[in-house]
Amino acid sequence: MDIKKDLEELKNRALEQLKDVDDDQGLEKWRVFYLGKKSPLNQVLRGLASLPIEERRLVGAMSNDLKLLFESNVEQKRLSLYSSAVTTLQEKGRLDVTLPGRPVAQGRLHPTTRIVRQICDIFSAMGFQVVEGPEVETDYYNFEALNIPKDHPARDMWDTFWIDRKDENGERTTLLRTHTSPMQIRVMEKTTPPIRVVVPGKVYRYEATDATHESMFYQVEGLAVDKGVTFGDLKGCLYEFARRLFGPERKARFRCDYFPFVEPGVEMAIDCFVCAGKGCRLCSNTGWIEILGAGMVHPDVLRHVNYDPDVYTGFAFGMGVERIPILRYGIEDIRLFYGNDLRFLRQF
Ligand code: YSA
Repeated sequence: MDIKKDLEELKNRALEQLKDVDDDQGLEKWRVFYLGKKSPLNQVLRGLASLPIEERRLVGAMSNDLKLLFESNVEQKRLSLYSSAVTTLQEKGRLDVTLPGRPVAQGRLHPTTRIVRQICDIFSAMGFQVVEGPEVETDYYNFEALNIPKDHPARDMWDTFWIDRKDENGERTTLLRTHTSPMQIRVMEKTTPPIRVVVPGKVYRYEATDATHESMFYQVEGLAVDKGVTFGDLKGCLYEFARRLFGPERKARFRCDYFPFVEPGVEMAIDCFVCAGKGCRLCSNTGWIEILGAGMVHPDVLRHVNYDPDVYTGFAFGMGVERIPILRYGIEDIRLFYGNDLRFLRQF
């Protein structure tokens, strides 16, 4: 059979040429010629379909064996070129294999990334989906749709970086999001309940920075909407989150708070893990540490996205991420997080 003979000749020719290869470039050329896309072996394989079935089987098997043989020969040749290069260098006194190797610099995750991942993992395990949204937002999503119209005094809660873009009435339209809550609207606009999402991301505030305030920091938002979602669900879900993040022995407390996009609104605090509620510097002698704002989604917010508040209810929450490692590790200044001082970052 001709092809069989051809393959035999190809093998002998290739292995004979490989013997003469004496450097890496030569080896690469040989590899591309005999194992590359346009190799004679590949041409044989491409022509297989036109052969009678019996011959096809035989030639196919032979070609595959030959390919494996070529591949193992390339590897052997690579090793032998490498070891003869090492020997040459050693003979010339230019290589000392007894010297210790250079240490490989090891990267690590930023402390914010770590805690964001932990938070998202806990909610994922509870059936929440993780989604992300834009940092450049419109007034509509950041405020209006969240029940905070232009003249609402609650806008003062969020000092805003505006982007110089105005509508036909000269009103500013675009901003850097001041919280992750606009994603509540974006998610509800696109989805029919049931909804369970968490939204991690950066937010921006036009404020003077100090030990507890940054102008850029992270939040994680949460939203659950369905028929029959109750305040009991909110409490159960957030209690479970606190236990998983801070440990089973932690207690949690809810107190009234005000956010225009929820009714009722609450803040959740956990008992101080340094003094276990007795009162210390960390918890400002209150025994409690506030970790998030939350509440039942306001009926007007549901109406904004064309949900009927008589059919659907939901809860939402939002937490400042840096606050958690600050408390956990006793970090004294939030500005350390984004100051890029490696002495700080390498501790985590
Ligand atoms: C409330 C209710 C909901 O149903 C959903 C979300 C929310 C939270 C709301 N969107 C919000 O932003 N509330 S907040 O202004 O009080 O900020 C939430 C958390 O962000 C704070 O508890 C704090 O931990 C953190 N934070 C606020 N300003 C900060 C800051 N962290 C660092 N630097 C700042 N300048």
